[in-house]
Amino acid sequence: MQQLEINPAIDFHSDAYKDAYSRINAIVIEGEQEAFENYQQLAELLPDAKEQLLSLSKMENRHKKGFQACGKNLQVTPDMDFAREFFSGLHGNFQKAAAEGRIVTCLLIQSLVIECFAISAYNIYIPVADDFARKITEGVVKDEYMHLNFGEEWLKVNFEASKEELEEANRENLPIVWRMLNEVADDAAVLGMEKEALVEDFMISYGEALSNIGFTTRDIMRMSAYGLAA
Ligand code: Y39
Ligand code: FE
Ligand code: FE
Ligand code: FE
Repeated sequence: MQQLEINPAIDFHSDAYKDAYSRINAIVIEGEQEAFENYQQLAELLPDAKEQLLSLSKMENRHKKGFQACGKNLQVTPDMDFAREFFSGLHGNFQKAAAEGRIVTCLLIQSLVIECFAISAYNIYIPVADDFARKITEGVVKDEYMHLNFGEEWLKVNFEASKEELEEANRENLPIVWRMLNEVADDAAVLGMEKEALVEDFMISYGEALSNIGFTTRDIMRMSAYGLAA
């Protein structure tokens, strides 16, 4: 697992790199901003965990600032319109669920699906990032494991009562993540991130999360297959 060497073929200052970075960097900034808002909404929905959720929310705001600095460092202007559109499916589903008090769906979208997406993307980005962005991303990814863990722990304790809603939320949101992965694949490749690695890492993290919550291997296989139905 030693990946200390930076790919010498990557030119962080080329037009092609900066063009792809303007979208990927925007996606990450928008994702962190939405995660900041999502944990604030979750804090209102789960008063017993309010302090903890507000502390996760604050971390997301720091992440956003870190990634904004990464874009500035490469003199890239993030394409925020593209990023808002990119997240609109998951954003809309989270907002709808929050308005209806469907906490389990909110947790699946933010703390499982989006956190696993972030963890896979950041882990794959770290070995091919520029020095500045690598240090920032290494700090961020540690926090994302804590965010994933919050969702796992809550859903594990409430597993029997949450199971049905989790299945439905998975069926509705996994195909969206699949489309997002496909949509970002070409830009990610320019940054040195392979789509196959992103998909593999995501499915491993997500499958492990479902297993920690209490799903059987059979459940996980079935639930993962919905992603392919995109
Ligand atoms: O919980 C979080 O901090 C997650 C919001 C951040 C989402 C990051 C989304 C990363 C997708 C990047 C795709 C690059 C291939
Ligand atoms: Fe984050
Ligand atoms: Fe919004
Ligand atoms: Fe997070």
